[in-house]
Amino acid sequence: MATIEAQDLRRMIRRFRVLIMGRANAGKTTILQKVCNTIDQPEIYDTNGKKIDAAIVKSSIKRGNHDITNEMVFKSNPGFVFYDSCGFEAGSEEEFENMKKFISERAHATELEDWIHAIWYCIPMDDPSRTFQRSEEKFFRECDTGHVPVVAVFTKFEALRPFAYGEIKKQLKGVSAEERSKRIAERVEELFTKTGILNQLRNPENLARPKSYVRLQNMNQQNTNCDTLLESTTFALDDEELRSCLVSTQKSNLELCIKCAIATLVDRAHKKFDYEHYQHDIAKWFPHLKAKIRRDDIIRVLQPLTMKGSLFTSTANRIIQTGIATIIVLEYSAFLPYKSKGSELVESAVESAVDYYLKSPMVVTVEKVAKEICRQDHHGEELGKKILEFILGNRLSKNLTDKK
Ligand SMILES: Nc1nc2c(ncn2[C@@H]2O[C@H](COP(=O)(O)OP(=O)(O)OP(=O)(O)O)[C@@H](O)[C@H]2O)c(=O)[nH]1
Ligand SMILES: [Mg+2]
Repeated sequence: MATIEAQDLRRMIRRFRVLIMGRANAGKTTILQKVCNTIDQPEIYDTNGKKIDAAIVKSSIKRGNHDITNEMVFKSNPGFVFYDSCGFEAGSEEEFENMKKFISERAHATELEDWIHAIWYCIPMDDPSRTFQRSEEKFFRECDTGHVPVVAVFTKFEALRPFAYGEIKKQLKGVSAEERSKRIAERVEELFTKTGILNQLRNPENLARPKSYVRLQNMNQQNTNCDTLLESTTFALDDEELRSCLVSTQKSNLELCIKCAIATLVDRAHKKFDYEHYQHDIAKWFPHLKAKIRRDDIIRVLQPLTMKGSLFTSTANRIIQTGIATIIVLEYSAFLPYKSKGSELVESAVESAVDYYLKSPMVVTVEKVAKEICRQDHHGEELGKKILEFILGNRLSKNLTDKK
């Protein structure tokens, strides 16, 4: 990977490729639909890009024939390509070997278009006595996933609640509603620990070891989302261009953009830097700007937000203040009206946002907060947390959405 220029990589990774695995009925398709914000079924293509009739795929799965190399794409979000393991526990040893071969080939592929970028392994929680079955054991023990991050997804997590309730029902008599919820939640945690699943997944002998863990619940309900899975996957990726590719599939997930931009800020906070690269690297995380506005233009438009140095401010203070101001402005600009195709219009949206910010009392608030954060000398994760807390509580876009 080191031999490929970042720019070429960005151009070549046009779509984010995920392999989703897990037993039949684990909730895989439901997750993919949530991620793509649809209730439709995906379109299925073979490796040559030829569309396959969904009915044919279905009937061959029934006969125990499933081709893991088939690509699934949802019309609502073609930025993703999914591969489905389709409950391989029911399949033969040959099917398992095919899956292993597929992962190994795609994890070490020389053609960029063949790479898979992440693996989501779904483990359902609706039967806590059987969380780690033969299929999980085989996958985690034997599959070499190379540099591809595996995210373990505990699906149907709410199913642990009735088990927890059943166990402590008697102790809940006469207890206040608040106390009941607390005790049930504690029992759920105990039950989860008792399954031993985390220890199984972290076994040092495993070839595939999850980089992160996500709990999902009520995914079959309308008002839920998969944002935690997308965030966890984003931060499990080592490569910044891949991260950027995943974030750009999430046009309406501004919170994720903000978190990535803060990670850039934190990374630069205690380094030497130049403002131009810095603000541009922050702007890269906002998909509404991506490819629609030239690098030089974005640098010029954001320039008024840079904090000039003085004898009384440290470099870290200047970086933090400029970074916070830039993120707040870019988030706000995503809500301003602009036609998606015209670059001047995107530019003018950012210009208006800068103008609005500079005339608002937020300038003074940001100055104070940056100074205070610097005084407390936070670093790394702690610094990121403080900044996130501030930005989420002070979005300028709140004024727009509140007015509606
Ligand atoms: N209670 C609950 N049910 C869920 C959840 N997610 C999915 N389901 C339900 O579980 C069932 C199986 O979901 P699918 O998404 O089809 O599972 P799958 O892993 O794709 O199954 P196969 O395609 O057969 O391998 C469906 O009835 C879903 O509505 C959840 O978070 N909670
Ligand atoms: Mg399915």
